[in-house]
Amino acid sequence: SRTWTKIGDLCKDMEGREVLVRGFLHASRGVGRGSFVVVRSSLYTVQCVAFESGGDGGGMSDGGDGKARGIPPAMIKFMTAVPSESVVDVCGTLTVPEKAVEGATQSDVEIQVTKFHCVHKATAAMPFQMEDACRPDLVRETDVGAYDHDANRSGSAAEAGGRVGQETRLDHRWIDLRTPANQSIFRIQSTVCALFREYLLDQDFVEIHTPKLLSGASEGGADVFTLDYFGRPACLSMSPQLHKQMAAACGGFERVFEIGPVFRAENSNTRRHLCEFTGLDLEMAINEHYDEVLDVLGDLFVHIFDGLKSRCGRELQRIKEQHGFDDLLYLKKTLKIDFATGCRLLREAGVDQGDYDDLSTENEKKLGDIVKEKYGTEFYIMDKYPLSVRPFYTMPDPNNPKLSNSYDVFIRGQEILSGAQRVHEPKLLEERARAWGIDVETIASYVDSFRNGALPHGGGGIGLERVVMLYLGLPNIRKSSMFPRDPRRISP
Ligand code: ATP
Ligand code: AMO
Repeated sequence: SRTWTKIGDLCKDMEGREVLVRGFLHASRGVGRGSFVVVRSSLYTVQCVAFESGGDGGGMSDGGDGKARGIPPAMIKFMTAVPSESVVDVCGTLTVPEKAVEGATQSDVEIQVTKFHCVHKATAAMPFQMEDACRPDLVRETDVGAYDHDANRSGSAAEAGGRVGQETRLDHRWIDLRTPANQSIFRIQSTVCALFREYLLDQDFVEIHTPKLLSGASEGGADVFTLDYFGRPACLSMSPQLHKQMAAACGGFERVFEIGPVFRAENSNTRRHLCEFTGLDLEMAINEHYDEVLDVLGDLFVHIFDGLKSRCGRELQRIKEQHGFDDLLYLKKTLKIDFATGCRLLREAGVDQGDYDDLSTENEKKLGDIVKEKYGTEFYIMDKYPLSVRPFYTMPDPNNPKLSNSYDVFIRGQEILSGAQRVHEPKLLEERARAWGIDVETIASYVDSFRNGALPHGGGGIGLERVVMLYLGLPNIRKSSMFPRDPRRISP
């Protein structure tokens, strides 16, 4: 069988070799009696050159310089006429051009075409030009306002600037995904999951899979999608919360994690909410203090950030070219502050913030700026939240009943993880659920699971799309969700 080379692997060392590549036809241009065709695969593009015999390229076949020449005129014509985004195979000799090829990512090599085959012809008109879709973004987070709740505004603003708007991109996501920046974003997302799994497996965590069809809301909230389960009311899981706790604390697994879908019927048209997202959840038994969870979380994220830097250099570069973000500032030993300190820092900066009031999105963002300035990090953990703003399963602070053993993790002033030590006393759990207006009947088996002996435990849940969005400084969560689901969109 023939040997295929990935476009990303083409390099100067292969000079003179016969190569065979497959990719999307990114661009083509006919010149005189020749044709220049740029072929793209994943993050990479390469220019392929073909000239007719006796044309600009010189004599027949091999001119002695390794350049294949003498392509039949009909083939040149065919190459130039193949519609862009068709899938093509190119066979030819790898050469090193005198000058770098402008616009191609594999710019120090070229392919002198000997054979060209159209594998699959693109027949539909392109909704936008790939060239436009690959251009650097004009619209930055600062341009649309950090707290803008109209998720689509960045799209229309982009359209006005002659670039491809977000809605147009999402309507034709299968094409939009082909841009090197999008190829990079989802390779980074995949690497975040790999690093998350890798780190936790190494720390003796067990990967589990909890049900997504539930009899009652797992977060006790109203933001739940309901459905009919053989005549009984049921709902889609709002988090693996109850089952991850049952597995770790009651089922005896001690340390568990899950990567899975999370459904939220939130009618939130913001740039950071989705109706379906991917949860990276973990739950672990603790021996003395919930700090044991915070240590795992701090090290876990540092492992992820370091891993992205060392494994995804080319992806990060492509995203920078299109979206232009600054590297995340983080400390090897993760900064931890408590909620009261956060409130004090805000007040010192002239911001109105009470010690027992929830932090608004805006104040979170302001605190992020203050922390960056004061401690030189854009990644930190804040603990000891007021009990009144945390879910029913959160352990109250034994030293102050108005506070809780809970925490959030922030990147660039926005929440990426929520977590806590959990209540493992059934009586207290029922009390807390009632205080939240939850019908204890609907979570009876969860409460019962703490009646047969349970390990003290805590954990947290991370939103994968938020981590990717904020790490990369992207302006909208829809850019880090492959096929986003929001109140207005359920296709493609
Ligand atoms: P998470 O949902 O990740 O727990 P959160 O708790 O901060 O984060 P929400 O409580 O859902 O998120 O919303 C946070 C803020 O976002 C609200 O205080 C509100 O200002 C704003 N917000 C959310 N949805 C809307 C909306 N549809 N319209 C206007 N503002 C909204
Ligand atoms: P919470 O509801 O805060 O906590 O969710 C955890 C994390 O999930 C992400 N997230 C979202 N991402 C996109 N769209 C949304 N609508 C959305 N809502 C939340 C955020 C958030 O930090 N059971 C707890 C976790 C725990 O205590 O273990 C929970 O679900 O990044």
